[in-house]
Amino acid sequence: MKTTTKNSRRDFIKKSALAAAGSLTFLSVDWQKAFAGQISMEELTQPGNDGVFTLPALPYSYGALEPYIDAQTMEIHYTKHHQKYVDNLNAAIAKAPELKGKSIGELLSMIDSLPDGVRAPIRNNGGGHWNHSFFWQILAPKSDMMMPSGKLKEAMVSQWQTFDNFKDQFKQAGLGVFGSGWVWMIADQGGKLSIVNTPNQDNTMMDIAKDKGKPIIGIDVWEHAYYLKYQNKRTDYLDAVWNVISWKKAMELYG
Ligand code: MN3
Repeated sequence: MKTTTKNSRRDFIKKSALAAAGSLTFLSVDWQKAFAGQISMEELTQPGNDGVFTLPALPYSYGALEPYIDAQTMEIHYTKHHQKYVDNLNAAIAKAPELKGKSIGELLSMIDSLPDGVRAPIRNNGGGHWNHSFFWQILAPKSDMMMPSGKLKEAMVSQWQTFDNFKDQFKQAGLGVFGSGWVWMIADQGGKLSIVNTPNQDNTMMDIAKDKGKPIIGIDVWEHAYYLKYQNKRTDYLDAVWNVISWKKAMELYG
């Protein structure tokens, strides 16, 4: 019977959540403090008064996500890769001064109508700047919750029934990115969740995106995100990353 199946699924989720809650007593992270410096994505990706984009501060130290994401990877990823996207984005905007002062959100929603000369660099580097700013926010030193709760959990249960099923499908979508890209859990305007991937630095807020929606979780699956620690084993990285996903942030974003 359908109802029985649903109930036993609910019980399963409930039991898993309780099991996870048990482990919460071992976490000593001061989340109030950890999130104290946090600002919205819109603010994070606004240019300064001079119209120039800058690298947003990391909300934790390079080594904070060890052993799941190593300090060297974090440092290079943030100071070299992310910085380069910011620099290249500023260089592109300098060539199209009429775009100066627009936020990344605005730029990403008008990729298709950008001038030919700057369309590709803004798509790649504006996307890169937004995606990485988001990524640093959705990660946290030791996940503050091993599973989501509240409205986000309900939406996930109705979509994937169990947390393991969700993680498995997310992983398959991440492994399904050929070359470089991102895997996302996104919400549509009605709050319905889905798992999608995007190539390169594209994301689901771009007007040109095949799958559109608000990112709730986003994981970088470019090799630079994991190669030093996991080499070619993207699958191990995608298993480990759940240890440092901030479900608290995801729940905030889902609303
Ligand atoms: Mn990256």
